Amino acid sequence: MFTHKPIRRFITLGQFIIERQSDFPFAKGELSRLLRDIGIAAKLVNREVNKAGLADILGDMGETNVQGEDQKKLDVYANEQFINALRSGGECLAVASEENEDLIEIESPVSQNAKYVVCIDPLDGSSNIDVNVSIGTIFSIYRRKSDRIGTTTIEDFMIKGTEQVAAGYVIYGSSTMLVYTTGKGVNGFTLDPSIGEFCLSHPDMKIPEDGVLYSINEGNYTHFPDGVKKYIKYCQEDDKATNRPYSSRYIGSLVADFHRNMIKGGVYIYPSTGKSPKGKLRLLYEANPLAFIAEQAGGKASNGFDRILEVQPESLHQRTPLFIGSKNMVEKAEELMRIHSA
Ligand code: P6P
Repeated sequence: MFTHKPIRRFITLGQFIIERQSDFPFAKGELSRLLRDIGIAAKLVNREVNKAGLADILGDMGETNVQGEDQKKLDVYANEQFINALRSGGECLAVASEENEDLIEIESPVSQNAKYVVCIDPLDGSSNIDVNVSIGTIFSIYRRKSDRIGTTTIEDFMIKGTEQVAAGYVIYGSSTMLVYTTGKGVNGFTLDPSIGEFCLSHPDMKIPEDGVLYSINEGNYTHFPDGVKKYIKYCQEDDKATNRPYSSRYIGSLVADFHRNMIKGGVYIYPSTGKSPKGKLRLLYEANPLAFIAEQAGGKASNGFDRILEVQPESLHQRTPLFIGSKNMVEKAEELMRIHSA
């Protein structure tokens, strides 16, 4: 008797997006196409990231971006690729990018009736490019609020993170992965270079509620809030019952630290510091998208006191403290922040 062994069928990102379109009965495919456009740009950026050490693309651009940070050529390249992909896809009306002071209106005829706006950090952790450490892209998608055809206003972006329709990140590491959510769980796709497709590799990702890794730049210890200092000491105490002391793991690349904690469990904290009294990370295109993903995976994200997704944005490049990762670890840090906040 011949028994048919089903061929292990991989699912590409494009197939997955189309299959899941039924999650949005009223959607006519625009969001699916927008996610497809982002996937295309990610593949182009990945190609350049993988040869950064070879091409003359490495090294400072000699200019600085709106954050006052050295702008490396790959930052500029990545920003251009994502904006071009969004422009040619026709589903995005405007973009808020870490690399641009002001909003970027997509002035193409096909985008005039676009339903969505995108917030993006095209290449986060780029200071790690020339030391070959994993870097990433972070994006967040909102339905536009303004009803005027063809024009956008800052109000389209001053929306709480709870209203995101999709969010994701790309990690350019030992393998390149795209992880995203549309509010129905989190799924991870690994780029298969042999076919040039992102393939489903991490279905229905969940962050373990507990972990034994804490990620924080302890070089800023003297300037940390007392609650953070107490949490660090808590992590370092001997207590076998709660698997402490934890291990400290800090890559200095948000997407890499966050992704590791997504897989293994752990907490990433970038609190207020002397140099960054409001925190260093950006609400719109770093904290909000990762918070949406974290919550969808059963984790938590706050500014130490309040849920990140409930913070009302007031400016494009607004900074926020960020406590994100395993639910029970974030809650312990929040408890100490409440007890020891002035
Ligand atoms: P620090 C990179 O510049 C970044 O925005 C994140 O990717 C990273 O987690 C953080 O800053 C590192 O900052 O002050 O610890 O070097």
